[in-house]
Parts: sequence; structure tokens; C-alpha cells
Amino acid sequence: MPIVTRIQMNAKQLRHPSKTWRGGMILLMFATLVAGCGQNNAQTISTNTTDFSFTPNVWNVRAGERVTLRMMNESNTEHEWVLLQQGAEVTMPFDADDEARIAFESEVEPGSAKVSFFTAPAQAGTYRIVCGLPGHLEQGMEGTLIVQ
Ligand SMILES: [Cu+2]
Repeated sequence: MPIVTRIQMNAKQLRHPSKTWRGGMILLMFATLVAGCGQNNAQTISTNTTDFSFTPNVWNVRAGERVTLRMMNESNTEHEWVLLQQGAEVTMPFDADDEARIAFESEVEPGSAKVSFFTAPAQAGTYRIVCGLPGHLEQGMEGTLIVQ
């Protein structure tokens, strides 16, 4: 008896092939959409800022692609996430003459979170991240952005 029921069900499905076909097409379209996103999607990196470090302090991104940076600051001090141009050397202390070597920067207020966006450098390599606020880099607030 269960076998007969199963056969009847199969016969029913065969009588409505368009429904199955349409479902398949929708699935295919969805898969294409997801695959398309995978090739050119946003990538997210995040960090917690404290006095005076980034956690984590090493991030990986894909060259030339959009990056979402999420910062959390649970400390009582403002902090910055400053991406320096490739090979840039900072002359301590980090101040006005180092500003010209900044590729991107974002600040986060004490006790708050911030989301910002930038485009990863087109050239693969290792980039230095620092906190640009007076005295923070000197106390070890730095990290590394690896662009692949
Ligand atoms: Cu800082």
C-alpha cells in the first residue's frame, strides 16, 4: 500500500512539471545571485579598541575591494584606526607630518561603536595600522593590515 501511494504521488508530480521547473529556476537564480555576491561582495573586519591596543590587531582583506570596518571602543578614550600608505614610516611622535601618509582613517568615540567603509589598497602587501591620537602609538597602539 505505501508503494502504491508513492507511485501516485510521483504520477501527480509528473503531471505538473512546470511547477518543479519553475522552482528549479528560482533556485538557480538565487544561486547565481549568491555566487555573484561572492565575487564582489563587501568584506568586514572588526576590532575592539582599548587603552592602548587593537584586538585583534591583524586583519586580512582582498586587494581593491570594499571593506566594512567595525570598531568597538569600550575604553574611556577616543581612538583611531589609521591605515598608512604602503611602506610609510612614522616619525615619532605621530603628528602633522605623518598625516600626509594616511590612506584612510576612522575615529571611534569612547564607549561607542562605529562602522565605516573604505576600499582596500589595490597593491597586495602589508600595511601599517596605527592610532593617530597623541601618545597612543607610542604606547603600542598599532596593527597590521594584510592585503592579498
Ligand atoms: Cu588610540
